[in-house]
Amino acid sequence: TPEPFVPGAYLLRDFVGQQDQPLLHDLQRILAQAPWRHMQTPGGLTMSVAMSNCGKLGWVSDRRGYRYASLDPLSGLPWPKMPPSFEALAQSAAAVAGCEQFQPDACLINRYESGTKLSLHQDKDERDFSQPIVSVSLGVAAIFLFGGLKRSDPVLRTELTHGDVVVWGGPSRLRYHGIAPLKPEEHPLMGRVRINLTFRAAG
Ligand code: MD5
Ligand code: FE
Repeated sequence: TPEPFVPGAYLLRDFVGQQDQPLLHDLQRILAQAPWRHMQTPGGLTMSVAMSNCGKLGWVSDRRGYRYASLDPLSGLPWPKMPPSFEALAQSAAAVAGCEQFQPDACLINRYESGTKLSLHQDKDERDFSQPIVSVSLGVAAIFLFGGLKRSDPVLRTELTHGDVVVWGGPSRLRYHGIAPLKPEEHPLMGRVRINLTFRAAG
């Protein structure tokens, strides 16, 4: 097991390696069934991150709040199945961080374009915080912001680049975190976007 960069958090640089193109191929199939959309916050704002989901559950936000739902509100159909390539990557990363039993039932897919940001927040909509979240970065590099367990705690920044995987477990599971506005850069495979896959045991 590598050293955590903060307690409970394992940054696996380019863990995706040569799996990036097969992953993107499977992603295109998901997006054909459950296209990108900008969800509304409970406060009525439109999120700048475009989202989709795959797996048994998908994270959704609207005027009623944040929650996991088994149906895509756009189609009324179940979310696309989680491809074996996604599940295998998430489970092998979790295992490297010592979580051998990780069984994700939700994969939230985030798309950032130039200027897109994700404000500081905690992930608290899952049932069991003892399960880690595994996040996979693809495309344009992002400045990842991570704070502490209180919103007022100091915020550290680190760059996440194409292929990086982070396993957020233990005491880091509930840290405040966000993404700084994406720089207008180009990635050879992905163009001017960053896509992040976050695997969760939500239900
Ligand atoms: C992203 N997505 O890069 C991030 C990766 C989200 C979200 O934050 O909610 O969709 S997940 C980063 C994460 C998850 C759980 C805990 C911590 C970070 N943390 O303790 O810093 O699109
Ligand atoms: Fe988050």
